[in-house]
Amino acid sequence: MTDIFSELKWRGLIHQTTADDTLQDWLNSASRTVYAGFDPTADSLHVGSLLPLMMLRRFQKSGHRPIAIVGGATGMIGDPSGKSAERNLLSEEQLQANITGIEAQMREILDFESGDISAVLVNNNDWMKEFSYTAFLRDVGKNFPVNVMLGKDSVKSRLGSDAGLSYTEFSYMLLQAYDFVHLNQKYDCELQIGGSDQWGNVTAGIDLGRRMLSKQLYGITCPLLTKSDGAKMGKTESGAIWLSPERTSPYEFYQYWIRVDDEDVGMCLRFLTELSQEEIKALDDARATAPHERASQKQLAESLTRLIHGQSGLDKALQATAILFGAEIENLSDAELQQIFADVPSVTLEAGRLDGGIGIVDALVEAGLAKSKGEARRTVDGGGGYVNNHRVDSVDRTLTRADLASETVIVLRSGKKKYALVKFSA
Ligand code: 485
Repeated sequence: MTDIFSELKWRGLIHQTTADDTLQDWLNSASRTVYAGFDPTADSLHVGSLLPLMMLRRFQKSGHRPIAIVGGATGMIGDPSGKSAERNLLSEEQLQANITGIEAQMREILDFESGDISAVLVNNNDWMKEFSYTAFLRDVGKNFPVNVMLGKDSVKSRLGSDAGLSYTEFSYMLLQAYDFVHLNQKYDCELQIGGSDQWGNVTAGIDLGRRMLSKQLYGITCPLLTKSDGAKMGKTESGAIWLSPERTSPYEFYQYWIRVDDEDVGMCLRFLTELSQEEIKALDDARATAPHERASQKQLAESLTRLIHGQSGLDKALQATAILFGAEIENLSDAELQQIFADVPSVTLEAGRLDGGIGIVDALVEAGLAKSKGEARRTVDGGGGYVNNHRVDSVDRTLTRADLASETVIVLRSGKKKYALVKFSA
């Protein structure tokens, strides 16, 4: 067992804890069972939930047993914590699809074959569906003074706003609190972790454990991932950065981390990677002396992309990055090309024209890379015309099917950076 508490502290991952002075010794004196819960609000986890998931993984690597709950039951209700308005209810089918999606992602991050400390994956609907409403009110609800519930941030903030709070969401904390009690009875789980917005729910579970089981349970919250300017990390204008490659391609994922600001990258390395303290400190130094090399961002992007998308996903992302810097383009799919050149203009031509060959001069004009044939000729003569990033030697060059870089696309370029996609339709 390694000292997980010191490790988390060094990384800045401890926001609040219960039992401040005994927690570290307690963790170091035996292998413990620790859980975090994730509600299936989408069919993929995003970067925000990666932080606690990575924390579970850190606990496991240091000798403790992790449990991940997917909230089949809590997902039907919706946690008001940190939310300014009532949530929409999800349909049964949507919930089931979401559960399937995020369970698969958890299986990649946690180790399910490590003997005594093998990870456990459970769905809280498995025990909640057995509970009758009246039994729940008698066994669980009786232990919750309403004035304590009203004191929780998640409730206070909503009662003070126009948004209000339904009785349904008000009850959410009872479900999460009961999960902790259930996991303690069934798995001897004694520690719950979550983001700082989960403090109220975590402490509700600890109170319930004391009342129902006369047991001492523990809680740790980690900070939320926020940038130095206060904005949420893992969000772009086009939405969240997801773990699923269908929602965020490995290339987009990689690019997000490559672009992280110098002010935020040290935190990201500590929060999200498993690089050692020495490695991270070396990167801090490198950033101070040679920020333009962006060694920290490269390491961050590489280790996270490898963790989430595997070596092959990372290779694709690196290939795509190289292509934007001029590497030759071949053997890609339309979808991959589309992602790499998402912001590049395109033109669609009839595929039949490739049989006779399309002159490069015409192609550059039709793709909008030259205003006239004269300009296109001058570009090619000056060595500035490229097909799939391969320089064109002569104005007599024609485009044929052999030039397709993917199923239906040829990539043209003029000069250093001006790209256009030529798509061919049947
Ligand atoms: O027993 C539990 C049942 C459900 C939950 C936790 C314990 C889920 C929790 N109420 C929740 O809503 N979590 C958020 C989610 O699922 O998206 C986020 C938190 C974030 C971090 C992350 O889950 O907002 O701070 O804890 C894992």
